[in-house]
Amino acid sequence: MFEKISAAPADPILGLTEEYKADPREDKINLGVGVYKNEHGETPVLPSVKKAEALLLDRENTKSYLSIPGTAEYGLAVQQLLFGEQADVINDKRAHTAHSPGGTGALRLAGEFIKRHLGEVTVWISNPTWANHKGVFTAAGLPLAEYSYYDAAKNDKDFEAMVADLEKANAGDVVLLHGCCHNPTGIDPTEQEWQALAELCQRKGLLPMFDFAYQGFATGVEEDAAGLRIFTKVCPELLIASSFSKNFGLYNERVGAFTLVGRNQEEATKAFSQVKTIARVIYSNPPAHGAAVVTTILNDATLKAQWLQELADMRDRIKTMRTEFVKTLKAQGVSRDFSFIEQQNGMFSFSGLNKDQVNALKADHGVYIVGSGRLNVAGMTHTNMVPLCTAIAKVLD
Ligand code: PLP
Ligand code: TYF
Repeated sequence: MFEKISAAPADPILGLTEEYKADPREDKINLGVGVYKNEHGETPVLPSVKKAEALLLDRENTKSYLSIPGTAEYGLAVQQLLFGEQADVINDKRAHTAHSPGGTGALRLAGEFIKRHLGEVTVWISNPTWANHKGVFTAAGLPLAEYSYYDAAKNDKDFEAMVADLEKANAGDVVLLHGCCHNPTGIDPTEQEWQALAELCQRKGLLPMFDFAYQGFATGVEEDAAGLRIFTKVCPELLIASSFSKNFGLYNERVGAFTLVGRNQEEATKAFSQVKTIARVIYSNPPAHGAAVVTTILNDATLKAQWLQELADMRDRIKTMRTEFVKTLKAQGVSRDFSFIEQQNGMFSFSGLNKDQVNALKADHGVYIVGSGRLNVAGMTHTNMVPLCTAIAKVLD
């Protein structure tokens, strides 16, 4: 029966990791997949997570199922992180949160919810965006449209083109926005631009959906939520997919959340009951451990302070690498201006390297970056910086 099935293509990002692993060269460098690495090129468990896990090992007294949306404590902790501790949307009970298997699980819940309950609408995604956005929403049966986001000539955002494209959206359409640290460009809207986007969505009756996978990687946990918090003041309805893979380093625990904000408590509760029905037929109920870690940390002032410091350390290390990268490229004789890399947020930057240069980096130098030219800055270290920049100088020649 299976003889007619042809092989599926590898995921463009995860497939690159497999290629990297299989590469026998000792000095190979992986700037592909978006995983944080420390100065030694490792992705260790955060010490705050280890402490929370020790507490959980001691306290946990059952492995019985969670409820479909997970625990209320987790839901509240997620909402406080998103909206701020005393936010009106929380106090007015307009927000409901379902613990999902990763940010991807949250996006898939959002996709199914839109498809089943919001009619014939289009999901607008940025050009470029995280490749899996297309996969997830297409799998949910939703039509997609792209809005402009990036101006390759300027290595910057093209806000005017973005707004012009979103003006073409129809009432009811969904606009997917990256909460911060846009993947893959590392370029985010300013507060004024967030405000303008929120007003555009409100005026045209568009439903904003935030994908929030890097909260805390740009400036700080609170600061990075500025765009979302502007939207909650302007737009009565919102969807949010959170991921705690990166900011808690809980990648393989698959911990995320889908949050729905309604116009009032009654509408939010009814709509959310449908989200539970959707989760039921996909994975029934969520995996407990990662969310228990997140809840334990966020509900303990000492552990939370420790986690915020560890997150700041990750953020600061990436920033240091951005500065060092730009400096070292210059020192290696690269005349092209790469200073824009220092202005970008989070793990990723669009380098502007073309496909041939990306291929040459891999083939000739063992440097792995995503085909679009996206660099995972978090993969840079003091040790690999000079070889990396020397290789880039060579492919730019
Ligand atoms: N959204 C964006 C923009 C991402 O970069 C990622 C990365 O993994 C995700 C969602 C998915 O997060 P998770 O790994 O928690 O499923
Ligand atoms: O963009 C990245 O590298 C991360 C990790 O299918 C990732 O978001 C990449 C691809 C994928 C799942 C996660």
